[in-house]
Amino acid sequence: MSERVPEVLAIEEIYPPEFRAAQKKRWEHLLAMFEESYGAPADYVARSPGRVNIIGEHIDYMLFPVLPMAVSSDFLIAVHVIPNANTIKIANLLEEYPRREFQVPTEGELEIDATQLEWSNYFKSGLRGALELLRGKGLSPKNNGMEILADGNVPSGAGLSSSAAFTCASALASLVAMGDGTVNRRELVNLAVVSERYVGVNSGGRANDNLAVDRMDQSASVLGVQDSALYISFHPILDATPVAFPETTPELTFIIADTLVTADKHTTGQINYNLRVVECTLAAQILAKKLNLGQLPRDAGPLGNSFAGLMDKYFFGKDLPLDKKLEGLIEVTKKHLDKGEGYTREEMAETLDLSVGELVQSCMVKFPSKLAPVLADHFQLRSRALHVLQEAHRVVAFKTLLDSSTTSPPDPTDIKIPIQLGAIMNDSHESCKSLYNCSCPELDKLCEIARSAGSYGSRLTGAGWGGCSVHLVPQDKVHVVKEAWRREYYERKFPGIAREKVESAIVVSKPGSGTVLFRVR
Ligand code: NG1
Ligand code: MG
Repeated sequence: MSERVPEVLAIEEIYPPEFRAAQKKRWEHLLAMFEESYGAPADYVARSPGRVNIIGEHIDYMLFPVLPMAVSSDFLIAVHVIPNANTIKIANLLEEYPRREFQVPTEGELEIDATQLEWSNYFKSGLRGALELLRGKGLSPKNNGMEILADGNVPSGAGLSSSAAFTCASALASLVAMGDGTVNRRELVNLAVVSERYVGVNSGGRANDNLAVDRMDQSASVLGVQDSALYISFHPILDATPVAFPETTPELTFIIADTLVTADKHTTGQINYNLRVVECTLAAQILAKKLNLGQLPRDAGPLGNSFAGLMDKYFFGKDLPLDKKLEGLIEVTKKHLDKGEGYTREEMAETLDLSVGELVQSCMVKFPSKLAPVLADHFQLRSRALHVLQEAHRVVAFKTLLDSSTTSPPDPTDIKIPIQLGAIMNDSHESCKSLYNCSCPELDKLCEIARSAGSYGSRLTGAGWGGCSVHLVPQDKVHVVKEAWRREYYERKFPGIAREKVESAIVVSKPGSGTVLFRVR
């Protein structure tokens, strides 16, 4: 982990500078309501933000680095610790989330009924993870109870990972109540990744379930740094480096806009997602075969194979920067995966010296959702591989541009760098659309409108096939972009849509700081 994100979480004073103006009212309201509800003030507030992926789409499961940022919307958990009482009382400022009360078992697991959509399950999952972490380290968790009041303003289902914000804040709140007072960020990321699986609703059925790669959300939430993106690498180990954005006039900001088309995400979206993982895995194996590299390492990537694993073998012993290695792989992909119309099972099996049955068994049946590979008869190895490798290359290019702008800061009124950053985001969208086929007309439309209204760069973010888009916009164009969307997208696509609904589909945020703990007293 980079030296610039300290391993040990600092215990901050309340209202750090960046919260002072914008957040003071909300914090004061939370603390006042806390006292009113429980008759005593809170001891501390655990805070964790949502996140958005700025660039690096559909490459995390091939173990290439991604570049998300923490957003300013967050989840706050105010806590009063009650010594030697193992009861947890939890309430939410929003009335739709009813008060709950439960006991912490002194031994054994905290039970979570993942079949119920129950808001307090997210808290329980963080608490359970915290207890397991402490026990795993040979510490016995303190037998403390907690009174809790929660307040989140990360819209749920809008692609900002409100679930990661909630679980990370819950895990931190619990570690502070039950532990020895020290919290390690890397441990917090790992524990929150595991915790979120106890809730069982979010990543359900995705091909990267239960795998070490699916930690972008929690890493960004915990490790976020004000005004910086995070360069997160997964291979060979999880590592996060903050990369600062240049100071410009007008300032740069991000807008995240939801298409409000979500149905696809959980049905065909999921099927498509898993099919992409299969296609990428097969592309990596077939390239390895054609390049006489032997078996790829079985422990890297969702199905045991990844492009990062292929890259390690192909460039074994060669000390080259990542972008050069990617360029090499792009060339061999163009040469060896030359069938633009796709590959059939029979063709792939023959190349890999397998029977069709063996191929299906090893690469296609491991998912809860087995339908995707079964439905496909041509597997698009070439275009999927080219997207992944070129997208990974774009992540490096984006990071290099940011690095260069902080080592020799440009004139703040010079918009060359924002324009170049934006162009990389636009290319990413184009690649998602035409090589990875994970866009949809609604996402394309939001991006087109934004670019015409002054966005430097616009692209889909997250899995795609609906869901959210992310845009790099100068502060003075935010309003213009939002108005253009309202008129040309939301009101056309959803006639009669309420203004508030449009407002809540759009989140404006600069890169924000990550998880923090504020002592109230
Ligand atoms: P979203 O749609 O934000 O959940 C999904 C994956 C990511 C990544 C992106 C595509 C899950 C939980 N998340 O993101 O890990 O693969 O798609 O870049 O499956
Ligand atoms: Mg999530």
